[in-house]
Amino acid sequence: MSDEFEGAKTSRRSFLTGAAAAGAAMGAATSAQAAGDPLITEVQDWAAGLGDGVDASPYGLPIEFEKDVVRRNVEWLTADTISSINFTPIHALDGTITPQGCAFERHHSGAIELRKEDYRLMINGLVDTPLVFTYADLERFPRSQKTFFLECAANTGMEWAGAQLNGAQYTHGMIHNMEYIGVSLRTLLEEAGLGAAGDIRDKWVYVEGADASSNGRSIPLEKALDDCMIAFKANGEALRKEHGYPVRLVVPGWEGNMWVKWLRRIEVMDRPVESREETSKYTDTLENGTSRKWTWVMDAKSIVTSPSPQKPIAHGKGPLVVTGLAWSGRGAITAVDVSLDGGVSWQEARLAEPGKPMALSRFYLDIDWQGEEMFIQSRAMDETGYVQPTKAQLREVRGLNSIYHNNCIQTWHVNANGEANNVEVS
Ligand SMILES: Nc1nc2c(c(=O)[nH]1)N[C@H]1C(S)=C(S)[C@@H](COP(=O)(O)O)O[C@H]1N2
Ligand SMILES: [Mo]
Repeated sequence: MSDEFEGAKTSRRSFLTGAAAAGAAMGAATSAQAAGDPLITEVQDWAAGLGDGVDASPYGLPIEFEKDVVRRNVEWLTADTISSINFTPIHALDGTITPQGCAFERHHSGAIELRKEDYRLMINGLVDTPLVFTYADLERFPRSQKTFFLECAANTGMEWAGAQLNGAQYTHGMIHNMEYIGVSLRTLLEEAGLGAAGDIRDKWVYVEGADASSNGRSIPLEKALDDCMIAFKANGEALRKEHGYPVRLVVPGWEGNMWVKWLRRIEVMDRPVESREETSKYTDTLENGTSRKWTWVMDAKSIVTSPSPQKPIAHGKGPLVVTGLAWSGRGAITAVDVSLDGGVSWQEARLAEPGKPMALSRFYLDIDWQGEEMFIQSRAMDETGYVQPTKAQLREVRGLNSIYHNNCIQTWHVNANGEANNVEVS
């Protein structure tokens, strides 16, 4: 009698258990050890007494076992913590909403503490009636609620010359995605009256924050009137101080630098200011030495968050959930392809839900991994038909002088042990 035949002679009961387990998780479930497992057969400490009372932490932190899911710095990038940046642990999150507690932060002159009572927002310049709003005033305008990603234009900026940082958190973590509550900027501009502005198509707003840097930026009036928001809540609660409490500007799909925090003034103008943040910074120098400017829109981009260098395959061979994030500043994500062989062949991943305009999309690809080496990539497509470029394609157009707006396809090399590393394929 062959071994195979011997195996098939197992009892009907264990056959059914095995089949049920396989059906539930495509063979990923453990089925055999159940009989002797003390976690099943013995009463555990947590079931033998009382747990914590309901008021142990009036405002909660994540459970201690998740204490690694935190923002991190790159030491050589963050010389000091005042004019600084940190990174969202995207490798350890799932879904699309970024909890404020671990969303990346970028400040030019530190995060300021501004009480609602001390908050003022001025609208001046080419308006019929210059106005100043208090926080309480803002709360009386009709509200809207929308989810958007904010990506710093410098996200992935260290990867232009070659594979640098070993982790999705570091290469792609200057991004967060929150559900904002606020008042549309159009509502406030119309309250001030735009008769004085005349033709809106060649007008601008200059927006600045209450912090010492002010982070002033010029935004075309058409964009300001289209979908910008004056936000005071994110993910249901007040903005954290670091994200601009009590009020920040939301500029959907456009580079994070324009999302002014601690927003204090909006001036309607007949020209852009050409401030520091839109000339010496946040412009892209090309091979011939000239620079692109007004590169506001964040092009479609995606990243596999697991497996990735900080999130190796830990469970061995068999069913593997490949997952990641995709987004586009031009609209909704319509499809994400995943390659396991460095871009030679592609298969379409599953979007967790239909893409929302200018918000993160979560994608999944369920594969059967048998320990083979992989060069994992993802490639996003948006509703305009734009397809995320390879590193080579992007370098062809933009050269190697850029820092900002690197939206190229990323590669993780996964070895037989399930470890992943940041690599480049040509
Ligand atoms: N007032 C003010 N607004 C600001 C900044 C700043 O330093 N001051 N930094 C900008 C930059 S460069 C980015 S990427 C985003 C970061 O927003 P976050 O800190 O909420 O992640 O805020 C922008 N708005
Ligand atoms: Mo930024």
